Amino acid sequence: MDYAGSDESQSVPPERIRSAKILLAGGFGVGKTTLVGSVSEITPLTTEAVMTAASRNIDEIADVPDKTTTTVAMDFGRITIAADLILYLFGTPGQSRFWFMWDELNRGAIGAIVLVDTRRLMDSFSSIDFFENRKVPYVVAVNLFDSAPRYDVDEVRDALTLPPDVPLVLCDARNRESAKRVLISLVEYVMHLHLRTRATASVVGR
Ligand SMILES: Nc1nc2c(ncn2[C@@H]2O[C@H](COP(=O)(O)OP(=O)(O)OP(=O)(O)O)[C@@H](O)[C@H]2O)c(=O)[nH]1
Ligand SMILES: [Mg+2]
Repeated sequence: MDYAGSDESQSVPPERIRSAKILLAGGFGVGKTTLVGSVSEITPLTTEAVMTAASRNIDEIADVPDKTTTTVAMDFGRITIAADLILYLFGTPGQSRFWFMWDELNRGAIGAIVLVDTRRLMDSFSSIDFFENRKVPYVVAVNLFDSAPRYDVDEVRDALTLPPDVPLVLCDARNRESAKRVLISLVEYVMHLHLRTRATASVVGR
């Protein structure tokens, strides 16, 4: 199904509406809360805490000096991506001191988005490793900050040593349509993997 071309306003019997949980991960300050806020059709639940002087040696603020708050539990939003598909989006806290929560947030998710800032690619490795190790399907989305240098998609892919089939997309986390395209790329990727697994199973089972 082509979700990019689907009409959300179409009426669908309630019993045909499906929902899916999606995780949004990535390093500190890459724009996860921003993305959930721009794409969610409900007021997103956010758990932002002000970063005080007391946390200066704990919070990973060196590369994001203007940031005044950080996510301490999760972001939560909802988007109707097609008439018959609702996505629930769970944003993870970016700082490593909150990683103990990731396994809990990951439970029941069909896939994940790893949001990346090209100025701090290293910060995304732990998220990528997390999903690779747990065999959770993921796509990588590069959040194009205004001041960040622009790289070719293939250069970013190489720098992250991404497996060839993992989609890599560019986005502006502040823009609803752009953020929505990222979600659609994940849904299409998950469906592609699902169909491929079914096709393999039917060949093996023959
Ligand atoms: N210029 C620009 N600024 C952005 C963009 N996305 C986010 N920001 C800003 O970057 C800052 C960090 O964004 P957040 O959404 O809080 O980042 P986060 O990933 O949720 O951060 P943590 O939860 O603390 O890890 C905020 O001040 C945003 O306004 C973007 O695409 N372009
Ligand atoms: Mg956040």
